[in-house]
Amino acid sequence: MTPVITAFAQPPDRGRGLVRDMRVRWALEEVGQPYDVRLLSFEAMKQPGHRAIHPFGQIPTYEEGDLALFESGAIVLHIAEHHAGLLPTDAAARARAIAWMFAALNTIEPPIAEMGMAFILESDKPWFAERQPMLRARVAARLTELAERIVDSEWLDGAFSAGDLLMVTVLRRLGASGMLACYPVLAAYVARAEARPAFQRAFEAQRAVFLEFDNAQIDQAARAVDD
Ligand code: GTB
Repeated sequence: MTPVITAFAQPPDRGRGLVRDMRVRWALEEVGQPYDVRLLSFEAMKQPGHRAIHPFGQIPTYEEGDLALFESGAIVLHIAEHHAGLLPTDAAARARAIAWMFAALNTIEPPIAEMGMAFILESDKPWFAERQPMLRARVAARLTELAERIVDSEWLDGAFSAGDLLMVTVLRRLGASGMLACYPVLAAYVARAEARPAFQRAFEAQRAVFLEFDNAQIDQAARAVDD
């Protein structure tokens, strides 16, 4: 059965692969599982039909037969548990890879997300500049620790795993801040992951959604000029 995931019909990141459907697409590509995508407008995401699958009216979701899941981490874990390639078979190594999945989402992502939200929501507020050093220091502390951990390794713990997949999607959110460049070990780690064919297929698939939306907008603007 082909799973169906949801994504934004109008990607707010302009196809940069920063929206969380990217994690799910990448996981599906890594394990070689074809999938379909249902594109949703912001309005449709808040309707009862979608909220029946996602209580918070967000994307991504994942449907496979009778199973409907929300939360990108839970979806990636489900994919990793039901296909070979994203979790080690050895029980202890598997548990450690799952620990890295939680570390990406619970330890590394929160300070990065807080810094990003401050930029989006507070950059015109009088306290914005004052908060910046504190927000950046909290991110920097985690990045320093993470870089120390992987300085001599290709991936977080042995072979590439769902832990790396989630960690890299979290670190990619730093793009606009310029902070990743201050940590060559982490920049190289992200670049290694981005070079994976599965990442590239997922990236192109989500970018195609943006390009189609962008072209439709250009056509609409051209028609408006003609009228
Ligand atoms: N914890 C949930 C998960 O991991 O699945 C969080 C899901 C979530 O935040 N979804 C966002 C959403 O649906 C899209 S990814 N937002 C709409 C809403 O809440 O109404 C967050 C996101 C949005 C935009 C960018 N961007 O423009 O770069 C990046 C990431």
